[in-house]
Amino acid sequence: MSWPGVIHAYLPYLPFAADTPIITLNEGNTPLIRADRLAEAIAPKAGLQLYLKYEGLNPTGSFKDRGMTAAITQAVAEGAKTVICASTGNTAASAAAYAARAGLRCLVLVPEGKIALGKLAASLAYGAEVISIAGSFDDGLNLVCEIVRRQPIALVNSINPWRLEGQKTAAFEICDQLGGRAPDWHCLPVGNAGNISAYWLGYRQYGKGLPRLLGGQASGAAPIVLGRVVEKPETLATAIRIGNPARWQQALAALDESGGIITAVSDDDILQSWRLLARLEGVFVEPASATGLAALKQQIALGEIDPVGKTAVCVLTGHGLKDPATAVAHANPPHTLPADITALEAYLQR
Ligand code: AN7
Repeated sequence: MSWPGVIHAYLPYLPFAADTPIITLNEGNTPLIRADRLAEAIAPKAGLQLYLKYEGLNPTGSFKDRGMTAAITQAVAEGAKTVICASTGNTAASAAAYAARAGLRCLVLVPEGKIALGKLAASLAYGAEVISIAGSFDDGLNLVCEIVRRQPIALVNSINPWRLEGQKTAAFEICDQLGGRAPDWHCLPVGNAGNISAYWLGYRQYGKGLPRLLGGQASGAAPIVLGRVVEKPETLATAIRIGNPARWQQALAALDESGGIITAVSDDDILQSWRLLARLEGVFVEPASATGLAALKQQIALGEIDPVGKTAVCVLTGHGLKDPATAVAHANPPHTLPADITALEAYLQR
């Protein structure tokens, strides 16, 4: 049977009536990939069972689709004709796709010059009205919160509780894919802190055990680690270039209840983990998505996490093709050769 999308798959765990018309792109059911070479690289001979939850394989290339199927379904059920969000890019692309499928008008506010090409391209292709603001994601979020107080428009940022309802299904999937248990450590990037909050809801509700949460923030955009708003967040991981997360308090509660850790990693750490994912495991992600792995690697190296015999899941939140420019900028350039066999053979024997 084909996969029906996360709402149909987990309907008994979600607050939708059975007859609600569901707007879905059959999101979810993403692979949990065993990563033995990577485990050996970050924790040699520790018997660490490392898994990658490859959320970049969702329909619009990021984990946002899980929450968006729920938010757009609910918006339609409530009679909305227009939806809006602020976004560093992935929420925008996802909202645009699901709004297109539902026949809704969609406005997305993005920070000018700080949205990766694949996200902009997709948002435009799906027909969203892309509004590029001379400000940050945080400025955009303030604006959309204000406009929905004035106008009959549905907000689909993760302050919308339906987003978390959809996103928590990823925790259910991980437990199912691990054979009915939660991992010891659950590692992920933290931006607006919707995803970490959603995972914690999911693990608690599913009743298959609770992991400890490990959140990674980019060191130039680490408000939760620092305990204060970052006015001018900066990181090459533009997805998580966020200085004042909406789900801050909920994330702190989840970290506390799970006995978790939130830590900052540098852009270099993020790039290094991003490279390891691609080169050791063949998994290409956007830079922000490597932040959970960078955090795990850091905490193992510091002795804060004992990897021996443990199971860890790193959530890879977005596909590598989201941000081709950063990928090319941080790789060796291609070799150029004449189209000639002698040159090719000489190159091989170099
Ligand atoms: C690839 O799209 O905030 O902590 O506006 O795109 O739930 O915010 C994106 C966030 C991690 C952080 N990885 O998740 C947006 C946006 C990727 C992301 C995060 C985002 P949250």
